[in-house]
Amino acid sequence: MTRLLPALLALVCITTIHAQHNNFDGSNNIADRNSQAPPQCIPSNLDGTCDNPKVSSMEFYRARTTDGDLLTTNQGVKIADNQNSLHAGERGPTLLEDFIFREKITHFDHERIPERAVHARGAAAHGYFQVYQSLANITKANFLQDPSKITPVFVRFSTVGGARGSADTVRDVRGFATKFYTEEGNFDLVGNNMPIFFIQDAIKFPDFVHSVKPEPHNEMPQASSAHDNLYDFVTQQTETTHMMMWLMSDRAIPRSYSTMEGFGIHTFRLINAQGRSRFVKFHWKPKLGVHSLVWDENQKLAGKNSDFHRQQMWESIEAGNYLEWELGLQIVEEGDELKYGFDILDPTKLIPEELVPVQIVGRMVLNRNPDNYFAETEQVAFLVSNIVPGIDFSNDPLMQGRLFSYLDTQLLRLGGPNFHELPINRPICPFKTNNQRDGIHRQTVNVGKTNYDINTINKGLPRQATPAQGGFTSYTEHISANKIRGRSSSFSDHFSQATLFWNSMSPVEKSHIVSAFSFELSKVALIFRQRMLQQLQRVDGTLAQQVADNLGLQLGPRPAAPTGPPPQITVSPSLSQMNTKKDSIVSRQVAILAADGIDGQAIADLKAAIQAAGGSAKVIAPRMGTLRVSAGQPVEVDGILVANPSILFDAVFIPGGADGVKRLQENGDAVHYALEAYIHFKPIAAAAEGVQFLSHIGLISKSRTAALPEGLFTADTVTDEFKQTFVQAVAQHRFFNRERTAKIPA
Ligand code: HDD
Repeated sequence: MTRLLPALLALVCITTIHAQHNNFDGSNNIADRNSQAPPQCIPSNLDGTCDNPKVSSMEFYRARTTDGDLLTTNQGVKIADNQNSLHAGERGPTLLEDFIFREKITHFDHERIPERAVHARGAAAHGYFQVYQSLANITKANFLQDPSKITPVFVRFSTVGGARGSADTVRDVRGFATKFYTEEGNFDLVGNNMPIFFIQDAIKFPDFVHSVKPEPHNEMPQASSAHDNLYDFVTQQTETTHMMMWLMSDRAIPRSYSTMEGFGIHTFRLINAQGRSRFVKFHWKPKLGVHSLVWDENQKLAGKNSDFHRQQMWESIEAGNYLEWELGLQIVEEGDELKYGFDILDPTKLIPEELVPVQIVGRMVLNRNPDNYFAETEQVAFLVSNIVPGIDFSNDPLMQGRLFSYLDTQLLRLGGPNFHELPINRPICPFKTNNQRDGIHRQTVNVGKTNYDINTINKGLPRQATPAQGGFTSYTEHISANKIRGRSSSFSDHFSQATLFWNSMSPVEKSHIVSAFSFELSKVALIFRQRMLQQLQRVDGTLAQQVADNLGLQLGPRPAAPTGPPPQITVSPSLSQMNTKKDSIVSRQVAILAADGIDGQAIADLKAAIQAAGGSAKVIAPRMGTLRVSAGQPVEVDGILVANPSILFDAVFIPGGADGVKRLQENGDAVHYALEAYIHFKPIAAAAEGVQFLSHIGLISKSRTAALPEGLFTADTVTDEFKQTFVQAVAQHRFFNRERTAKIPA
């Protein structure tokens, strides 16, 4: 095996992989992009499987058991019994000499590493990135030059506040961290699913994080922002207002990772081969559009399936429904940095897409689950400071602080300066040709007499790379300034973009924001309710009034409007999720309610239509096993009602079959199922006698003369038209116009 290593490493360092069946023609047209063939992957030289170079490079470290393997200690000694410790006599004490016992227990005792201080709970996947057209005019970054080149990526999604064992579906920002294994080294884009941040200067980060995490005296509440400390903090730090609007919006309760946008947040620089710099903001646009859960669903899911998001990603990848985003860039010419009326270095501000359009430049596909959670997802180390030639930092004071914090964190979390040697963190190009040495858990065996720069004994090797050889040089920014501890006055507007966000929301989204603030503030002390209401008054009077009404409070006089130039735009439609894509049911889950006597033919027909469109359908019944049917083939049950509640699904179908429907009508769990799906605005379809079920539980009128509520579909039989209508409805995601009419308990 060790002999294979050099050959393997040589192979994986060949990182320019040309997609031989790539039919991308350089156009930027969405239809053309969708028809792009997946890049051909290269076979691993160890087991012949087809994989990406990063995944292949990890093969050396993978351990599998094969037939005939015998149990050994970590020193390679075969073990005859690891189920009984060595005792002095049958009923006597355990002996210190029992090295098999001690090794097993000691390893167990040391299994944990410190969880991340923030973003502790995460899930990740491997994949690849591919640029659509060369970006040589704006950056010399090698991985952005050639559309036929694929760059392996590893992406970790996370919640921020919760502990590693908390739930996926909490109200929180989601981390969206991407490691690009480029042939010039690793580039880490450590972003979130929201385009801005809470604070402007990194020095406030410990205060912010302390305030949002569980309170220190009793460690409550877990993974929730609804508590005194956070509202004490944010009501004194008005720069948080914009981000608090996002946190109370539907962006904080995503349907899945694959329906989230991602943002690099900070303004970065792109540098081209001529040394010209432009500012850039990075965006990830999800292929499936931006969709969210509803708050009641989130809270229930946290108990019924705390792994909801990670499970959905895992199962989608296993099913071949790969997760996909397009990379977008907002480019700002150096001379235009002060053009938009706010400071592009202020991370509490976004650049509205209506002012600077997002140019779509490439796509990322996540198509492989990790083999081992700890080795990959837990040990992956993202560093904001990981950039490659062609990309550079800006003076955003939040970013500047992050450049220090991430390396510092990994040193503690992963136990020393050699964490870059962990399999998941290793670049796929040469990366150890330097004179750094030693440290805890060093794996590289550096050969030779010299370990210093600049030596003559070893002919000065390794030599510094010139820019022409790809050596990194920082952008030569002209600086002439006083050293100050303070903030630029261009950072002092804390409200206009919070108002822009509010103005850009649809009525439904606004009502969700009002509900979220009302929910959170109902849980904090009166003083913080009052202070937050004052802050909201500076965002929008109606917002503040509606929250105040829900809290039973009176608003005081409206604080003076901020002075300063009026914003260039007051509404940004691109911020509203209502304007997102609704054209796919890939990875969507449909529950088919069934019981003995149900119409098996209708189930088979609808299931096939859902699967053909990329979704999945499961038969959920009061009991497991095979159901008797009124027509078609007997039906295998996928799960029982109580273990597969409606909150796990995107839509519900009730087939016909008089006996089956009668059984469902008499089953409280089935009735609750449909009512709950209804109040979560999900599409519900019923055919033949299934329609009676809907009238029996009060969702449609018994006479069936009234128009159906939005998102409910009925038919006498499962026709092609019915199937198509239902598939389109699932793609619509939710029917929020039920919102104000829903009086259904569930
Ligand atoms: Fe951070 C982790 C994103 C500000 C300090 N951060 C972390 C992760 C993400 C972000 C996605 C998890 C990475 C992973 O999956 O391993 N953080 C952000 C974004 C920010 C931000 C988008 C603002 C734009 N962070 C920020 C500041 C500081 C930190 C201002 C400190 C000055 N962040 C950390 C950290 C973490 C971290 C403590 C915890 C675990 C880790 O780094 O690896 O260093």
